[in-house]
Amino acid sequence: MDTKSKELFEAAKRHIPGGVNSPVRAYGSVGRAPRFIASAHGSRIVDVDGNEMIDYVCSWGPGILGHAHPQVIAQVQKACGDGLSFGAPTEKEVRLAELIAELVPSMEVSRLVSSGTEAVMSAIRVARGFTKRDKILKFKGCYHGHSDGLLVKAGSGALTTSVPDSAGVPADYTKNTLVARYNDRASVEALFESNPQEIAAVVVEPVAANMGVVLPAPGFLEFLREITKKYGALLIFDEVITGFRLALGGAQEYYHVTPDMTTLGKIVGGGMPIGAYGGRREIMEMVSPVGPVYQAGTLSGNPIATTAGIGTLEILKADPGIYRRLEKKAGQIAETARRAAGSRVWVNQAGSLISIFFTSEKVTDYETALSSNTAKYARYFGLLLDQGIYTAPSQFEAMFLSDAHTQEEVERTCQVIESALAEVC
Ligand code: KE4
Repeated sequence: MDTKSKELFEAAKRHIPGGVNSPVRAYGSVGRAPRFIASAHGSRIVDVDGNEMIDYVCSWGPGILGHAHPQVIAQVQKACGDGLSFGAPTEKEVRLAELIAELVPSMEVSRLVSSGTEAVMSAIRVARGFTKRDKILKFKGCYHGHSDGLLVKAGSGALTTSVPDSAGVPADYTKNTLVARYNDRASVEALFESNPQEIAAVVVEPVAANMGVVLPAPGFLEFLREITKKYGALLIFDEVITGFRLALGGAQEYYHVTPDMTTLGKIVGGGMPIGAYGGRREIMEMVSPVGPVYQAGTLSGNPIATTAGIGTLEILKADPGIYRRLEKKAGQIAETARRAAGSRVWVNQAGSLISIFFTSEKVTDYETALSSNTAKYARYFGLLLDQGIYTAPSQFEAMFLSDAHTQEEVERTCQVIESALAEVC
């Protein structure tokens, strides 16, 4: 029953584009009215009609501890009593920058912003300023937020709404964006050979999660590290999703490949609006007020958001066993899907990120991800939703787990997935 959600959706459409503040939330590709959420605690999310569901969206990643972790909530509530925003430096920003540098050593110096989009946009500007080059190389199907120069073959929402490039982006803004094929070394080599001294940076999701989850082929990240060094370009790991998720030190720890710059979002704010970008001092001292690259933000380093981020990272730091627990639970779900549907699905899992593609092809890039039968995914999504399993309303997103998901909930989820795949495949 979703009466109140439907009523709210109609009301929302009167004053909000598509009734949502981010496109994927509209359930556009799964043919259902979106559920409006009233609350969430731990692994559970409750919609406005009182339906309680097991949540595998986790706010698209921030919810790695589960929703409304009591310790973080208490810290945030206390911080609110001291004021919401000052527009001045605070001790918490120092603490969060220290934590980031400790957990992600390649981010010796970092700047806080308010979203992943802002983090990537700023990192690219710094890379251009540092190298004095204009071109950026990205990968088809990877999504790095909605800044103009990156909305070329974006993944995530743009993939789902089947609009590969966004309207409103002048051709001039994307002429410096080169697009290669994920996991295809030759496509990267060709672009570097034809633009030998012009590429400022390669920006990559070290595990792609916006065309669904697509893992780096063995050696691919190492290859990107070498070719960027060879041509004097910077390597930017967009770890907005993988940061603090694949490992405490993110994908760069998980795969032992160190980028020149990293962007963060989601978990770094513990669910509050924070993005961050950073790298070694010589690069980051390009940033105003030290250097000539301008970047600013009224709410950057906000005291409430930094409280949530610090609280979340300190819990993760104190309990690194969480990553083994997350990987085990995700592995159970992945194995269930493989066992239930055999070659009729392709399942990718990286740590606690999972995607079940409705294709018999091995999904290793944008093209093979697109081979998925999205009508089957929509039916699968609806069957899970009707059984109280809340997963991504798009084939081209990831399923996320949290430390709050219990073994019983994972087993129940596996049962529901098994019967849904039996019906759909
Ligand atoms: P935000 O501006 O949405 O905080 O972050 C942009 C971004 C940057 N880089 C990566 C790798 C990302 O995945 C994202 C945003 N992720 C999507 C989910 N795939 C956010 C969900 C949404 O757009 O509503």
